[in-house]
Amino acid sequence: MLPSSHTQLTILVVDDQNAARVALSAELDQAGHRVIEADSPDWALELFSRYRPDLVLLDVEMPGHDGFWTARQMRAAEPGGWTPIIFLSKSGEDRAIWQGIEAGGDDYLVKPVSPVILHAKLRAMQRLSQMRHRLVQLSDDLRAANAQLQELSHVDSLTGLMNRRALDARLQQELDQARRDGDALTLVLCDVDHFKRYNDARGHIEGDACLRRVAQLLRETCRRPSDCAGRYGGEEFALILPHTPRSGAMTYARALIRTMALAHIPHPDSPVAAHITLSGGITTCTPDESTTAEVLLMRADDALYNAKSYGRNRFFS
Ligand code: GH3
Ligand code: MG
Ligand code: MG
Ligand code: MG
Ligand code: MG
Repeated sequence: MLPSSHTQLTILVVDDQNAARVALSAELDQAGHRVIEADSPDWALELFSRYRPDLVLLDVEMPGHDGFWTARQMRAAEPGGWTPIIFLSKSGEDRAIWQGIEAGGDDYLVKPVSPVILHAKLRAMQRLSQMRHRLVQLSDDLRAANAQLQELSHVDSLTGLMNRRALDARLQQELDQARRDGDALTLVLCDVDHFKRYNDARGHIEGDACLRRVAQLLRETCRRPSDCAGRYGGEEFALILPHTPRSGAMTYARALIRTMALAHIPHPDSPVAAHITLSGGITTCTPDESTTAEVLLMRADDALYNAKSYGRNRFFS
């Protein structure tokens, strides 16, 4: 990559003829550039890899391999990269120019080159290189922003748990897996009891803090790495528990009720208990072809409704 204009470039000058190479180097040196010299293709490739120059001035006619071959090797040595290569040749034949560009060269000058033309061409290459650098930077930024968006689109911003979109995707995924394995899968929907009263008494800010605390407790209650908790919406949460039969789900529910009691988030306006409680609906299945995510959600929701009707602070299945 070339630095910004008027700054020093590291330029690899390749020419088998000493007089021509020294003259060119002197010109570049005087203009403030840093010059590396090679008198053969092999040495040029060695220095190209070692110094990663900003630009290469490459003689075409050399004994053994020519400049076109050398340019191809340089291009192969920097996959995804681009170092500007300008050919210098005694021959200005159409065919030679065509070959040079085909070999990966960016420009082709006929020797002897006037200093003004030389510096103009360097500037032009520098400009292209800066544009390329900006594009690479932009595409890196885009990639990072995309990854971040992707991440955010799965996270509930209030609690940091999975959001509904991510829960739906995960449920489908776990359902497919359980179907393949003939394994039990449990879905739990939980809803904070009398949360409207909590909000009414303390305001939404404290209500939000309460939901964050509940989310934290749910996260801690998920013991297995395969368990996952998410916020389904409002004051409703969902837990997906793979490899979990009904008995395991009930044990889990009892633990959750105990956890809420121990956490004791004060809720004096609740007719159920003096602290924040949860009601839950549990559904467990060993899915077959007819078991869909919608069916599971409906069953869990029905069970949740029953838990509310029977007095709250309990889990039904
Ligand atoms: P129930 O025991 O029947 O679930 O009673 P409830 O009061 O919890 O249920 P209801 O559906 O009547 O009210 C839910 C309340 O949850 C109302 C709403 O203001 C509150 N809520 C939902 N989402 C949020 C949120 O993101 N932040 C806060 N602070 N409150 C929320
Ligand atoms: Mg030569
Ligand atoms: Mg609700
Ligand atoms: Mg409700
Ligand atoms: Mg509620």
